[in-house]
Amino acid sequence: MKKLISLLLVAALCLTLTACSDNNSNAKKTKNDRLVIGFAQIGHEAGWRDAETADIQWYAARRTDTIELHFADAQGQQENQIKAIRGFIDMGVDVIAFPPLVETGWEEVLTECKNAGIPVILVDRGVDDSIDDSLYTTMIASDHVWAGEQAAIVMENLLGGSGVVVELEGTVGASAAVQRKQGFDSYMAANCPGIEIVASESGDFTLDMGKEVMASLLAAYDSIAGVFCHNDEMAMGAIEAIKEAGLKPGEDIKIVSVDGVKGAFEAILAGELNCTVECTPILAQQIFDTAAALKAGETVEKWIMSDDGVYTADKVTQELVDNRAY
Ligand code: GYE
Repeated sequence: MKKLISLLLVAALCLTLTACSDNNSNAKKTKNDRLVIGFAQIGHEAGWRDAETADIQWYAARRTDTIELHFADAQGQQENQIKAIRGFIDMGVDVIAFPPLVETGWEEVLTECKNAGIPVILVDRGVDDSIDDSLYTTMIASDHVWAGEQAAIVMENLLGGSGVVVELEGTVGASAAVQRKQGFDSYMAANCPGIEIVASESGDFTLDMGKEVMASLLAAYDSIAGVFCHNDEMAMGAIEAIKEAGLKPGEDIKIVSVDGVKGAFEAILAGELNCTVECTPILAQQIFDTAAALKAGETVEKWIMSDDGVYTADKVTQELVDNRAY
C-alpha cells in the first residue's frame, strides 16, 4: 500500500512538473523574442516627418509584446544619425531603419551594420547609386523621380505649354530633392520647349526657407508663371510670399508640390495650390512587417515602393481632406 501511495505521489509530482514546464513555454514572450528595431529619424523639419514619426511610434506602442522600438532623433544632423546607428549596432538590435538625410557619406557605417550582420532598411529616401547596394537590405520609399515627372506633366497643362518656371528644391543632397528635380527637369527638357526653368534653389524642405527663397525669386523675376516646390511645406511658404507680393497664388502663379499633406489639400480647396503629388509618410506597417520578415531570415524586394496618387483640384473634395491621415 505504502508503495502504491509513493508511486501515486511521484506520478502527481511529474504531472505538476509537466504542467509547470508547459506553462513556462506558453509564458509571455521574453524580451529577446521580440523584434528589436532601431530607427534613426532625421529630426522634425515639418509636419510630414512628424506624421512619419507618429505613425512609427503609435504602431510600436500598440505592440509592445512583439516589438521593441528604439527611436533616435538626429535633429537634422547626419553625424547624429550615424551615432545613433552605431548605438543600435552596439545594442545588437535585429534590424536598423533610417531615412538617410543626404544621399552620400554612409559607406562606413553601413559596412559596420553589414559586418555586424544587422539588416538595414532605408526609409523614405535613398542613398547614392554609387554605394554598393549590398550594404543595405531594402528601401521602403516613394518613387521621387516619378513624382517630379508627374509634377512636370501637371505644370505643363496648367501653363498650356509655355511660361517661366522656378523651382524650390528640398534639402541639398537629399535623394527626395535630387530625384524630384531630376524627374521634373528632364520631363521639361524633353517635352516642353516653351517652358523655361529660370531658377532652382533650395528651400531645405521648410516653410520659412520656402517663403524666403520664393520672395527673393519674385524680386528677381517679374514674369514667373509657375513654381514647382519639392514639398508641400515649401509651397505653403511660397503661397505666403506670393500673397505678400500682391499676387494670387494658384491663379497668377501656378503651384505644384509634393507630399499630399492635409494642409496642401486645404490649400487646393482654397484655390491657392494647384496640385500635390502624394508621397506617403504612413510607412510603419511596411517597416515592421519587413523587419519581422528579415528577422525570420526571409528575402524581401530591394525597393518596396509606395503607391502614391496625383491630386489636382478636380480630385480634391472636403471629404478627402477630412479623412486625410496626415
Ligand atoms: O517629401 C519632405 C520631407 O524624404 C520623402 O522629406 C521625404 C521628404 C518629404 O522633409 O516633406
